[in-house]
Amino acid sequence: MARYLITGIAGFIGSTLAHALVKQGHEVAGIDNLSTGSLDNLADIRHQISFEQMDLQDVAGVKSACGGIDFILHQGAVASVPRSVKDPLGSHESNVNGTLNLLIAARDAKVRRIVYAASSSAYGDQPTQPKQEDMPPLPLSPYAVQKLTCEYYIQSFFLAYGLEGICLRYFNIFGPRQAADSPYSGVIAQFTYKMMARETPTIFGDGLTSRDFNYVDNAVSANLQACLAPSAVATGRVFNIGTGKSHTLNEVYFAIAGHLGFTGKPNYGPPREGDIKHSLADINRATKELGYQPKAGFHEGLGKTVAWYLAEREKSPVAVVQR
Ligand code: UD2
Repeated sequence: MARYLITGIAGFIGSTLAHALVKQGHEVAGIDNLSTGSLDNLADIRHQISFEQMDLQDVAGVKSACGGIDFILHQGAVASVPRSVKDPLGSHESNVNGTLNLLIAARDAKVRRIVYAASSSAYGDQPTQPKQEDMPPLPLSPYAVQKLTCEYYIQSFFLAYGLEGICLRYFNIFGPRQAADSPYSGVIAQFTYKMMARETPTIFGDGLTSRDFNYVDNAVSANLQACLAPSAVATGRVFNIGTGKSHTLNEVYFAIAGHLGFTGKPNYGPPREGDIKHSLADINRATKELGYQPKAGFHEGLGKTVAWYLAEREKSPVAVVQR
């Protein structure tokens, strides 16, 4: 049994990690400023974890939260490309300053390892597909720059202080508990939420934009494997956490519409600022060095996700995941 600190524990990926670790009998502590996360995501395990509402930039609070921790799973972030385009300074403060504060606290508390939620956005419009970790990054949005900056910080904290770190470049993670009602929510959550309300979602661009959509359970496995990986790979190395398959926005739209019996044709709008056209992961490095395998495929994951939103609506018919 180990002691885990999850940042952003009330968010969609953080709370899914917390459920998995509690199930395995680990000790779980979490922090979250509840800016986008919700304690509803932790309701059924709330008595089995310790939780503090805290911003990542809180120097004294984060220092205290790192005491006695073996592994940090760092999910806390303002996780949105368009939000970073709208407010680059605000998202920088959370994503970069917050991470640096956490790294200093982790170093001082002699935490064994930090596993970081990095982002596929680091590749930007790198024309070659699939994306491999040794390609030079070409970040387009402030968010991508922030996520990439933190990878470099993690590498430097290994080199300068010996703090073990692994960066997991998430490729468009989706699944149950992903907030759905904000314009900054992930596309699968937004499309599902709108179609359930019998509103027609808008596809930004021509619908041929593609992403390597990865079900959240695969990201959870990657985090657990990253904690167990030998020290030789925890030197700040970067790993793609995708599936190796991509789907266009048109495919996503019609797959969700099929699940919900929604017959409206999509609205098409201009492409979103800061967006990448195509994103597809080469997962060989993660497979070889972490033992990562994306067990849940896109369609299986999508089915479970849509079922979850429908079940939430049954519980609270007025509002699905109001956050
Ligand atoms: C980026 C990262 C992802 C993760 C995420 C965090 C890339 C390739 N991926 O995801 O790894 O870090 O940020 O939030 O950079 N869209 C519509 N209609 C809508 C909403 C979105 O067409 O109503 C489009 C959007 O323009 C984009 C695609 O859907 O082309 C995916 O958007 P997203 O916000 O779900 O995720 P993305 O790719 O910015």
